[in-house]
Amino acid sequence: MTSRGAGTWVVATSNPAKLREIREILSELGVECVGLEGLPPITFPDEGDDYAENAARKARSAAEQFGRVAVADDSGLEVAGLDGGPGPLSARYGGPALDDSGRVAHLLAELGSSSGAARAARFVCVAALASPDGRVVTRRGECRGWIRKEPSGTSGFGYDPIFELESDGRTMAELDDAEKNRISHRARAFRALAALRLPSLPRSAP
Ligand code: ITT
Repeated sequence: MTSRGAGTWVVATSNPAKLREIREILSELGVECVGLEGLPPITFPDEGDDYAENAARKARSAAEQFGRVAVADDSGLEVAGLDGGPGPLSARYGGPALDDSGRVAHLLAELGSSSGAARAARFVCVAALASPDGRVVTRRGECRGWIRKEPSGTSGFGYDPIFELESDGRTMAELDDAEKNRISHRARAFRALAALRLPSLPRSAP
């Protein structure tokens, strides 16, 4: 049985923009997904600073609580001039009061006028797939680029308006949804997951 024969996957995320992207990426591959709406409320484990552990914990807790195959991702932006930060802490960068545009402004302020190699960056996504019996597997995807001095573009979410793609020269927020979902860190990670054969999932955590 391939992942395509595995029924509908539950996507364990509280981020609606992520859910939309994951749904579209997987639907191109013939894998159907549902979000958490309509399911009983789920308790997510606390997040640490390791993408794979965080992603595995989210997927595993959804798979256990719902008794269904579940996927999740943990992702972030890593910037050379911020010593690789904010990384797995990207969603909480600058404190809980900030929204996406507040976090973008905070990151630009932290980088200041630095230029060249200090603005090199990558988006990282680790996608996890868990089955109800506790098996979990993870796959990682990356996307390289630079941090712009000013935001540009309105698509996507999070740090997309300041992330200029190495391969393209536009910001991630200047791509339409289909373009982002062809090349993004999330697309790379979830395509690798969807290619797996479910019975071969390891029984131990990654
Ligand atoms: P869940 O844990 O509920 O899935 P979350 O948004 O808290 O939602 P993460 O902990 O994985 O998810 O944090 C990911 C953060 O990294 C996200 O909130 C953005 O700030 C940033 N990020 C990840 N992928 C991104 C993308 O494709 N475009 C822009 N920013 C992204």
